[in-house]
Amino acid sequence: MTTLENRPAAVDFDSPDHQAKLAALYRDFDAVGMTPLWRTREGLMPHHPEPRAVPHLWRWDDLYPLAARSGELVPVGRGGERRAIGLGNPGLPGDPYATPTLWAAIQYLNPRENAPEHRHSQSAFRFVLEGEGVWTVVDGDPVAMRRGDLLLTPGWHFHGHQNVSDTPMAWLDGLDIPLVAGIDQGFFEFGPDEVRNKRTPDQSNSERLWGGPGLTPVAAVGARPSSPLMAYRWVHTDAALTGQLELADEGVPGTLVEPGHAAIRYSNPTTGGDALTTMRTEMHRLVAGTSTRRSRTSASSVWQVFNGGGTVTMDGQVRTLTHGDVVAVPAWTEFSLQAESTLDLFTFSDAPVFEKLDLLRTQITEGTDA
Ligand code: 1HN
Repeated sequence: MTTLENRPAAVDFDSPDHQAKLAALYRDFDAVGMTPLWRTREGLMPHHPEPRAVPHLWRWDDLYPLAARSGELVPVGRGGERRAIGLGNPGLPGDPYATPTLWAAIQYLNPRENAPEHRHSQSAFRFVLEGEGVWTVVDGDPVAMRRGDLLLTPGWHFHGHQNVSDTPMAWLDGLDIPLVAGIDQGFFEFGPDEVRNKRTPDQSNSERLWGGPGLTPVAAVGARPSSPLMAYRWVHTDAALTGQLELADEGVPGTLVEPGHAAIRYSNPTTGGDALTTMRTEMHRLVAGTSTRRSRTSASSVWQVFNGGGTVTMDGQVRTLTHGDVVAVPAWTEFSLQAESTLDLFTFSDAPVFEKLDLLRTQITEGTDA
């Protein structure tokens, strides 16, 4: 109990004696690994996200030729496993990470080359900007990779790639590697050196079972954490975006994200949620001459230009966008797009993680960067 008698005398915080005692306290804290909150709160609890990652753009004209050079110089096989070249954010030096949670890479496979099978707890997808001729074999199911397709490899599914054509093929890989590394959840296992199923069917088994629009096989009802459908074909994506814009033109309300802006999310047909547990994947189409509203979100994202051109504005900085360019958007970056020609963009983000944790925040800023 504090009484008048035992209460400490008023402290003179400015006295040399007090300052010396305080310095000694901080030294002793340090020696046993204690950190006082009153000296660190601003860094630990900023008023809004203050990412180390910076808004960044990689040009396809730089990425593709360098990936092709690695195809001439570097074999693909056991050990390295993949000829994948990670895109490192300049704000995250030392780590080949596009954002603190997302890995984006260009992967390159030469004619007749094979990338061996393995599995890992990290989730992955491939998005095909151009080309064809590779089948990715997911748990023994060969899945054709063609222009505009999104191919999934949910966590802990065996997968290898096989180029059966006479031309090289390159594509964008997205994985949750930094997230999984940061929370110590990485597991990895080797599979066969050669892909186990060398068939090259037009349709994977997963599409034969799950590929009908809104048609769930009765034998397979029940929610799964990630999508059982491994391929989302461009013909369907394109038709959906075209349909949204046509309906809007016909005056049907509620079909577009905003005027001139159609978008689809790749979803898990067993839940209607995101196709992968840790990454949201979407395709956006902006009509020539339109812009998105400025917005920011606590998710970080990566975008790749699939068709058309325009500009992206991030925290007031305008950059041109052309075929294949890749953009990293850190959390809470003010972001908008401007389409010069009809602009199709593939994007992925870490939003599902934050949504599940009730951490996701999004803010629309009024007005546009015209
Ligand atoms: C991986 O398995 C793939 O399967 C691509 O294509 C990139 C980066 C690190 C670790 C595993 C793939 C990867 C990867």
